[in-house]
Parts: sequence; C-alpha cells; structure tokens
Amino acid sequence: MAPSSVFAVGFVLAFLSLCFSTASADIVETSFIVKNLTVNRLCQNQVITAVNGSLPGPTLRVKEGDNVIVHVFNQSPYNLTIHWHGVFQKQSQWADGPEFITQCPIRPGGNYTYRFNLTGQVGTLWWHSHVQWLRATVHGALVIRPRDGQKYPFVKPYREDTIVLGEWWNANVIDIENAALATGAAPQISDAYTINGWPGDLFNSCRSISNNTYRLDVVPGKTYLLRIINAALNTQFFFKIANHNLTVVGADAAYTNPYQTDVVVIGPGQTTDVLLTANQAPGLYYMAAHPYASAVGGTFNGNTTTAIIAYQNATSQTTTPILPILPAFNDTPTAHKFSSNLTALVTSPFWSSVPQTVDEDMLVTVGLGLSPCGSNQNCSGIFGQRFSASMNNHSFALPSTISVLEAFFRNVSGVYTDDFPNQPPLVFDYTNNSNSFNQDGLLMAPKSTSVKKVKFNSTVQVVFQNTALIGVENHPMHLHGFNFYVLAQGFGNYNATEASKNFNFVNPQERNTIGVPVGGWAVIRFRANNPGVWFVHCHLDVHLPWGLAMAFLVENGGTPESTLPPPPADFPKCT
Ligand SMILES: *[C@@H]1O[C@H](CO)[C@@H](O)[C@H](O)[C@H]1NC(C)=O
Ligand SMILES: *[C@@H]1O[C@H](CO)[C@@H](O)[C@H](O)[C@H]1NC(C)=O
Ligand SMILES: *[C@@H]1O[C@H](CO)[C@@H](O)[C@H](O)[C@H]1NC(C)=O
Ligand SMILES: *[C@@H]1O[C@H](CO)[C@@H](O)[C@H](O)[C@H]1NC(C)=O
Ligand SMILES: *[C@@H]1O[C@H](CO)[C@@H](O)[C@H](O)[C@H]1NC(C)=O
Ligand SMILES: *[C@@H]1O[C@H](CO)[C@@H](O)[C@H](O)[C@H]1NC(C)=O
Ligand SMILES: *[C@@H]1O[C@H](CO)[C@@H](O)[C@H](O)[C@H]1NC(C)=O
Ligand SMILES: *[C@@H]1O[C@H](CO)[C@@H](O)[C@H](O)[C@H]1NC(C)=O
Ligand SMILES: *[C@@H]1O[C@H](CO)[C@@H](O)[C@H](O)[C@H]1NC(C)=O
Ligand SMILES: *[C@@H]1O[C@H](CO)[C@@H](O)[C@H](O)[C@H]1NC(C)=O
Ligand SMILES: *[C@@H]1O[C@H](CO)[C@@H](O)[C@H](O)[C@H]1NC(C)=O
Ligand SMILES: *[C@@H]1O[C@H](CO)[C@@H](O)[C@H](O)[C@H]1NC(C)=O
Ligand SMILES: [Cu+2]
Repeated sequence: MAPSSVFAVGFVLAFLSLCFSTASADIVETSFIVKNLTVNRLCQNQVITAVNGSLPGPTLRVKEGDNVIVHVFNQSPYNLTIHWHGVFQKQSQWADGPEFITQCPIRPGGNYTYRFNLTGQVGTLWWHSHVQWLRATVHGALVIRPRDGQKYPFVKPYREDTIVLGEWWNANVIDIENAALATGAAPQISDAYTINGWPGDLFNSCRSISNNTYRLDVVPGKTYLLRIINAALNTQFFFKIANHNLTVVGADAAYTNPYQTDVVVIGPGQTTDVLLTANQAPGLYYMAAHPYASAVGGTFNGNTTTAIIAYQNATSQTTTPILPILPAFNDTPTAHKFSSNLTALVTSPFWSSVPQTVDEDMLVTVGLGLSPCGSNQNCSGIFGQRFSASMNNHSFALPSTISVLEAFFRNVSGVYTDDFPNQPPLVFDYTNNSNSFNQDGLLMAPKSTSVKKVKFNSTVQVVFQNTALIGVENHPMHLHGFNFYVLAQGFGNYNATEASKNFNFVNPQERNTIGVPVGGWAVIRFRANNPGVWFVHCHLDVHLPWGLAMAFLVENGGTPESTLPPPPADFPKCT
C-alpha cells in the first residue's frame, strides 16, 4: 500500500470516529420489576425483595453520554426508590432517589420512571434502593464504558466482569432493622457475606461448591477488568485474589493512576476497578473478602466469602483452590495505605483541576451518640438509651410528608431548617477515647432535618472529623450529586496548619464515598455546580437511620441551566 493511501485510510477513520463521538449518545431504556423472590442460601429458603428475579439485580450497561430511562414497577410489599449511586444528575435532580430527600417513595403497586443522562463519568457505579435497608437485596451494577471512538486509558482488557460484594441475613432485613429501631439496640449482625450473590464454600450452605460459589473462568495470559462494588449494608472489606496482584485503574467511576497492590480495601458505596492478569500457574484460585472492622469491640461476622478464578483447562480443576491470606480485621495501617495511596489520572478527559479558593469552609464532626429512650419504654442501647448518630451535633431525621427537594421547590415551610453549622457547636478533644461518654451534653445530639444552604457554583470544603463519643469507627461518607477531591486524610484531631501542608492539589483521588479514617479525619472539596438537595451520609445502613446524615441545598444559579426544573409528571406523591 502506498503511503498516500495509508494517510487516506487514517483520515477517513479519524473523520468517522469524530462523527461517532458527537452522535454516539444512545437511549438506554429498560424496566425494573421489583417483587418478592425466594432464594436458597445457607441451607434455607428466604423471601427477599429483588429486581427482575435476581440477586444481585441486572447490570445496567451504558456508554458515557447515554440517555438512561428506567421504568420501575414496585410489585413488592415495601415502599421503594432507586438511587443511581454516583450519578451527577445534572438537570435531573428528581431522579436521584433517596426517600424523603429527593422523592416520596414509590408505593407498593406504583411505578415511576427515572430519566437521566450519564455524562462526564466513565467506570463503575451502581444502583440501589434508598429506602430503609432494602438495598441489601435491591442493588446492581451500573457499568459506564467510554463512548464510541474513545478508549480506556489502560491496556484493553480481554474481558470484563462485575464483582458485587454483599451481605446476607437469614431473615427479612426490614424486620431486622425495625426490630433494632424499636428497642434502640444495635441491629443483629449478618449471617454471611456474598460475592455476586453467593457466600462461597467457606460458609455452610448444604450445597456443592459449584452451586454456592461464583466462578470466573480465565484464559491464561489474558488481562481482565474487574469492577468491584461494595453493596454490603454495614461492612467494609479487605479483598484479595490468591497469588495475584491487582492494578487499580479506577474508583467511583473516576480513573486513577495505575496502582499495583495485592489487597483492595473497599467500603459500602465505593467501587474499585482493577486489572487482573492471569499470569500464574494454571489452576484454581480463590478471590476472598472479609471485614475491615475498625471499631474497637464491635461485633461482626468474621467469616470469609469466596469466589473462584478458574484457569481454562487447568489440570488441577479438582483440587481445592488456593486461599489468599487476608489482613487482620483491625489492620488499619493496610486500609489506610490503600485508601490514601490512590491518585487521580489527570490526563483523563473528565478531569478538572482542583478549585483553589474555598467559599464554604466546614469542619463537620461525624460519629455515634445516644438519644433518649422515651418515658415508659425499655431500650437496649447502652445506658438503657437508644443508639444514635450525628454530624456537627445534628442528628438527621427524614421528613415523612414531602421530600426536602420538593419542599425547597414549592417553598413549603416547616419541613427542614437551613441552619446546619459550618463548625461543631463545641471544640473538644474529638478523638480522645478516655472521656468518650461525657462531652458536655454532646452525647445526645438533638434530632432535626437540618441542611446547609450554599450558593450555586460555590466551592465547598469539608473536613470530616470522626469523634470518640461511644467509640471511634471508620465511617464511609457519601455525597450525592457530586464527586469530590480527597485533599488529605489522617488520624487524631484535625489541625489545619499541619494538614494543609500536605494537601494534594495536583492529583487527588476523586470519589463519591470516602472512608473517614477511624479516630481521624478526611478533607474533601467540591464545586456545588448543580442546584438541588444532595444527601450526605454514612453509607453504613446501621448508622443512617440513627441520624448520621445532613444535606446540601444548592441554590439556583439564575440561568436556565442552573435552575432546578419542575418535577416530572409521574413524580410519586406522599399519600
Ligand atoms: C427486567 O425485566 C423486564 C421484564 O421482563 C425486562 O423487560 C427488562 O429488560 C429487564 N431489565 C433488565 C435491566 O434486564
Ligand atoms: C412477599 O413476602 C412477604 C414476606 O416477606 C409477604 O408478607 C408477602 O405476602 C409476599 N407478597 C407476595 C405478593 O407474595
Ligand atoms: C439528556 O440528553 C438529551 C440529548 O441527548 C437531551 O435532550 C435531554 O434534555 C437531556 N436530559 C437531561 C435530563 O439533561
Ligand atoms: C403506572 O402508574 C400509573 C399511576 O401512577 C398508572 O396509571 C399506570 O397504569 C401504571 N403503569 C403500569 C404499566 O402499571
Ligand atoms: C443446586 O442447588 C439447587 C438447590 O438445592 C438444586 O436444585 C440444584 O439441582 C443444584 N444444582 C447442581 C448443579 O448441583
Ligand atoms: C506483586 O507485587 C509485589 C510488589 O509490587 C511483588 O513483590 C510481587 O512479586 C508481586 N506478585 C506477583 C504474584 O506478581
Ligand atoms: C461464621 O458464620 C456463622 C453463621 O453462618 C456464625 O455462626 C459464625 O459465628 C461465624 N464465624 C465467625 C468467626 O464469625
Ligand atoms: C482449552 O481446551 C479447549 C478444548 O480442548 C481448547 O480449544 C482451548 O484452546 C484450550 N484453552 C487453553 C487456554 O489452552
Ligand atoms: C502510601 O502509603 C504509605 C503508608 O501509609 C505511605 O508511607 C506512602 O507515602 C504512600 N505513598 C503515596 C504515593 O501516597
Ligand atoms: C463556576 O465557577 C468556575 C470558576 O469560577 C467557572 O469557571 C465556571 O464557569 C462557573 N460555572 C458556571 C456554570 O457558572
Ligand atoms: C496545630 O499545629 C501547629 C503547627 O504545628 C501548632 O503550632 C498548633 O499548636 C497546633 N494546634 C493544636 C490545636 O494542636
Ligand atoms: C411509605 O411511604 C409513605 C409516603 O408515601 C409514608 O407515609 C409511609 O410511612 C411509608 N411507609 C413506611 C413503612 O415507611
Ligand atoms: Cu457510619
């Protein structure tokens, strides 16, 4: 072929890919049928609430820029919403999903259509119910590939797979939650952890290994992209694959610099994309996960969930897979090393630089507490009170007659207050365990529905500061509607003078969920460039109903693109 025709072919290809990349947005329209499903786990049948008869629910596969339409039919006995975890919801604020924050739930027998565009994010997100504890079984992956003509910024994987980590109860999870809330006690711990819905054979299941364990067949020498999602309610995990290193290339649908590791630490709400190369002796290898349990004295199920990586045609198919050695449950140094070593890939087309000025400078305490039992009641929390939780001494209570977003839109008073403070009411020795039960009345934070109002497009910096009231613990804090930059993380009480010296303004990881170090702090920053009401909360479902939440109310910006549109016609009403 003559050089000139090579050039011509190249030119035509370039031209075509340009056409595709401007016209590549597809409409992805599907339905979720949500209803009872009987499944058999751990030697017994259990009725769960599930989407389309599967656990996890169906994977939604889209390309960046696509227009997503999901018709949700609630044939379950429970109130329902779906949250599209990590989706920015620019101009589709009514589709975000948390009950009584953005919408009233879809009542049993009802339906609602979620419509949003997936623009400016590539990687792995997920969807889950945002009503009580329903997300234990109402969840699934949301895979966003680059649009046509664009590529991954890493070696093209031979195949991709989703690895959904979950948590299982031999009971109805709503009953478990309601029982705990009735007495103020800590809820019953889970009976198993799962990988793609299966506990694996280290749990007794009364089943054969091939019938209780997720299995991924790999071709020797090939590289796989594993999209790991932590859909567990209350458990952070250490995750490993025996004898194999992993290369992290993304987290929360933002590309990272390649980071090689033999262990992944992942909190509820987070996703981690890793490359796995099948470069070991052909055979069977377990992938395994067990808790990273940061709270001293906390109770948890200490078993390990497994799945199997099976090399194609391995002669040793019948032998027992090799089990990786997971870090100790309380191995905070390993958790911290992983979480603080990730950095953003700034050559990503979706990267934008860190805002250098701050309009709202907040220090927000996050932690546990108690609330009064109530007269003539018996409570099982410590001191005979109820467990509770708070941010800046405000323990969040959901409204029940209208969502906060709708109250904002319709100017309905009495639903929320906009008095969430930029600082805690009292400066104290936040992380000192020795006086953890007696902090000038701070143990019992009042219940309220308090939001922080910010101007459109303002830059918000939040230092999440863990407290030792009741006990220190790593809380995975999730922000709806935005990604944030993680500028720094550390232990003890935050000291701005010290910490700001180490802020990463160059390539901080971008996330929607950050595990605030146990007995420590994390500094995040984001641009509030989407008007609406955006929930901020601990993604441990044990702490959310206790009140470990607040919301940002981002005001309208004065242009059509920066104004909250009206709710859609089928928007659920509270009745
Ligand atoms: C869920 O099930 C419905 C009804 O069978 C089907 O139309 C829809 O495509 C399914 N959704 C997904 C995401 O698989
Ligand atoms: C669904 O399961 C619940 C128990 O979890 C039961 O009370 C209800 O009757 C079931 N509904 C249907 C339609 O089977
Ligand atoms: C989504 O994108 C389409 C064009 O692809 C546009 O017509 C629609 O208004 C967008 N929807 C939202 C909610 O921004
Ligand atoms: C969806 O709900 C509306 C009422 O909100 C109802 O009129 C409609 O028939 C429902 N659609 C289906 C397919 O069930
Ligand atoms: C798997 O377990 C189910 C339920 O016990 C049983 O019906 C099915 O036959 C089993 N399949 C295999 C391949 O063992
Ligand atoms: C994994 O990576 C570590 C350090 O980067 C290296 O020492 C080790 O040999 C690697 N193991 C495998 C199986 O590639
Ligand atoms: C493992 O799980 C079983 C229930 O499936 C539980 O009885 C046992 O205590 C657990 N083991 C540990 C170490 O937590
Ligand atoms: C595995 O065996 C099948 C059938 O013999 C063969 O077609 C395939 O190429 C083998 N794969 C590898 C990786 O050796
Ligand atoms: C990774 O973490 C280790 C341990 O916390 C720390 O010593 C090292 O500086 C970190 N490296 C980077 C690049 O952040
Ligand atoms: C938000 O502020 C940034 C920095 O000042 C500016 O570049 C951007 O245009 C603003 N966005 C809007 C929509 O006003
Ligand atoms: C914060 O750090 C600075 C500089 O190291 C130090 O002078 C100051 O005393 C510290 N503040 C507190 C409250 O510890
Ligand atoms: C279901 O939602 C309605 C609002 O539409 C609310 O009044 C009711 O309390 C909810 N039910 C439960 C069990 O939360
Ligand atoms: Cu928490």
